[in-house]
Amino acid sequence: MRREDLYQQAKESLCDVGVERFNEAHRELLYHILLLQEHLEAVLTLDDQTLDWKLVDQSIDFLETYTLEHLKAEEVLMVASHYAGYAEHKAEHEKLIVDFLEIKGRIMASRKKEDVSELKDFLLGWLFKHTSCTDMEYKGKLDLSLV
Ligand code: FEA
Repeated sequence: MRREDLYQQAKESLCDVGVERFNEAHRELLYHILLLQEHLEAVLTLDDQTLDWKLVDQSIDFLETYTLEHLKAEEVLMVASHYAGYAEHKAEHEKLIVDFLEIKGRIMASRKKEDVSELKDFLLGWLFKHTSCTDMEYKGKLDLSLV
């Protein structure tokens, strides 16, 4: 299935967390995880040495930067809204960052397609689980006048 079709289908499964800016960020993250998957699939027949690591690295860098910005934006709004679940939610974000950086470090050090595949699966799983459970808990509890 083409990335665009896959994206259109998968984005329907993302939950509405009640803050349009965050819904947009979740869709953007999904799109870029699928892009990473595409870069990976395009070079699946190549060996680890001939794989175009530049494209993969760009994709990972974008995901890292965008994810960090998104998590920070949620945290800022949770604090400003005096959201009771802030500490727990932030701890989940911090765990994601640690796990993300651990897999990224492995990719940089060993340049193995399997690690990129693991990162893609990890981020996809995390995005759907976190947005449908933890992010949904703040729905209706944040001060939208501050967005
Ligand atoms: Fe609490 Fe939003 O974070 N979703 N992501 N990633």
